[in-house]
Amino acid sequence: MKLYSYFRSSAAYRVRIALNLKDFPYETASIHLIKDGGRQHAPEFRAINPQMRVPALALPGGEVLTQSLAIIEYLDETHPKPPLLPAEPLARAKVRAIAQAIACDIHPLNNTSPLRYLKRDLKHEQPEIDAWYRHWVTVGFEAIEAMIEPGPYTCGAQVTLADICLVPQVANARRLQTPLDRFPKIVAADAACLKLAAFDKARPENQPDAE
Ligand SMILES: N[C@@H](CCC(=O)N[C@@H](CS)C(=O)NCC(=O)O)C(=O)O
Repeated sequence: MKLYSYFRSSAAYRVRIALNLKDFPYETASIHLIKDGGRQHAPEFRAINPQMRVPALALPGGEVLTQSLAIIEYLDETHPKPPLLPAEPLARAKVRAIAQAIACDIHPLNNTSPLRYLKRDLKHEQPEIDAWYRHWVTVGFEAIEAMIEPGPYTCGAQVTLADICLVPQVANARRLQTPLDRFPKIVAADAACLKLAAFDKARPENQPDAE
């Protein structure tokens, strides 16, 4: 399998964790999201993912999957061990609620292209853009802090899709110096996950394209 990734991409980070948890070997194809105005816009990559975003996962048969949550659920459905979602429907819904609060509500507001639009088109200064970033992470984390269950992981004793989404979002929050002291449960779940090799190996600084 080939993962189109970028070391700082939190959506690609999610898929890296899932691939590691499932113990899948994969090759990394780095798509630099900043250089040359963003190499995700190059025609060669657009042919791979019309959305011009990472991650994309090329399967051995040649199919390409996009959207981190769709990719992760595909991996989980085709290789169920270890499961990334609980078996019980109510517990699954709770895990998905946290995953989607991050992937659908927090992350899109802080993604490269909206931030670039704020800067280049709407002419906002960098401190305003950083404040925007921190604001939406903080609002999102306030809700997630209240949703976290007794640990050590986000939804209990098993690692789930909620952790796979949480850890990359926390890494991004830290990179942009977002204060996390109001979120002890988030910080504890993140620390518990990062003790696991699958999470540690997926960290941005451990990627072949890390700068
Ligand atoms: N919802 C998508 C988000 C993918 C996404 O937006 N990835 C970012 C990096 S984290 C990206 O490629 N951004 C490039 C851009 O915005 O131009 C997913 O979960 O895969």
